[in-house]
Amino acid sequence: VDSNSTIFNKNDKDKGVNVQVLLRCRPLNEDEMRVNTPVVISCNEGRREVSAVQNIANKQIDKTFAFDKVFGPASQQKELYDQAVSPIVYEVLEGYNCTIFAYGQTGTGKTYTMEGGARKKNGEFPSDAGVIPRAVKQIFDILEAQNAEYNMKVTFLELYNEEITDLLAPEETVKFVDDKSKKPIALMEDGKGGVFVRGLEEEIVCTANEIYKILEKGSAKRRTAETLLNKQSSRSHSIFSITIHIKECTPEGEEMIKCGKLNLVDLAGSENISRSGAREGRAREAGEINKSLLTLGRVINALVEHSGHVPYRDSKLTRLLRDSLGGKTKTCIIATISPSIHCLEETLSTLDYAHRAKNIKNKPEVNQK
Ligand code: ADP
Ligand code: ZZD
Repeated sequence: VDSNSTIFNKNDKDKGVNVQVLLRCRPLNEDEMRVNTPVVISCNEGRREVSAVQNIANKQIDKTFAFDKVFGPASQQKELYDQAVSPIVYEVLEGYNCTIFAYGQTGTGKTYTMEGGARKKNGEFPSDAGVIPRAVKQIFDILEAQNAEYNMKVTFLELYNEEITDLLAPEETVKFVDDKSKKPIALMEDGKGGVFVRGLEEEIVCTANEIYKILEKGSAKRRTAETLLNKQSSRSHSIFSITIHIKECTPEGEEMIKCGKLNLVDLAGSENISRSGAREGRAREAGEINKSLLTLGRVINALVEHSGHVPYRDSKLTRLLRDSLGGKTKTCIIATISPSIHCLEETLSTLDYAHRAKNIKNKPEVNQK
């Protein structure tokens, strides 16, 4: 036990800051409306609560969960961005590492939230643009307004079945199943407790438009790989990262470099990874077990239960994002759910998972040179 804590008054930051967990419920879609699908979720944004209505033995039971923020079915992309993501981008520009995860069942709006609607041909910014394009725009808007001296690089990768695909690697290095000439992508320890992806393409970027083009390239590549390798996109994780170095001068005229990193993570669909593991058997038989998602759940459990060993090393996802889970990164999880009665079981599992994740504590630190 840390005896210092009884002698010194630790300030709040030393105790750590909790992972922020937001809940977003999508609206019913047209098909669901047409057949009058019953809605079993109610969102109270003001109270930051979500309730699920269950009928058990003819009794109506409400289960209510509280989150840091709740976005109901009518919430717009801009609203979620301005309230939840924009403050995080400011922290990145102050030199923090920040990670935003989207977690939820397939079809509940993870990609809609993170990417949003497609780019317009006329170059106009889509009103339904998601977190990624909005963050890119905000970062450049702020840096340009500050007339800052900066440099920026981005990476974009996909994790499928514990294999990393570099979504920014040039075409000839697209990984085919048996291509021995493929560029070796490997997770390497950096000797400081972290990991890096050896061989991962880092693109240096100067404008928002350059990043949009890169996203376009990466998305196209992901689709090609999906088709060629018969991948099921709901089982892949994607990680888009932006690293920014900003040169600043102290009032004394000393030069200082602030470095911030933003990781934007669209996780695989959470179905089949029920908390109890009850459906693990069936999923495993179907070859559907997602080691990274399963390990993410175990890492979260170990962190919130303080149960000693945290199994970061058991999957690529948790090795890559280790610092976001109990480390020095500021982390936000956006959990997405459907309001439909047909999704209730998965929804309850997502609500429970997300609610538990609120107890993870990180110790954010500014990177400064
Ligand atoms: P996931 O990535 O979780 O599998 P998607 O992002 O593909 O889910 O969303 C499934 C469908 O629902 C898409 O057609 C998407 O446009 C729509 N959708 C999801 N969330 C919302 C929302 N908040 N508002 C409107 N439409 C949404
Ligand atoms: N969700 C859209 C992509 C789709 O699946 O087509 S929207 C944003 C983040 C990560 C990857 C792509 C995008 C996206 C896009 C659209 C079309 C072509 C490439 C990229 C996008 C949307 C608005 C601005 C920039 C990029």
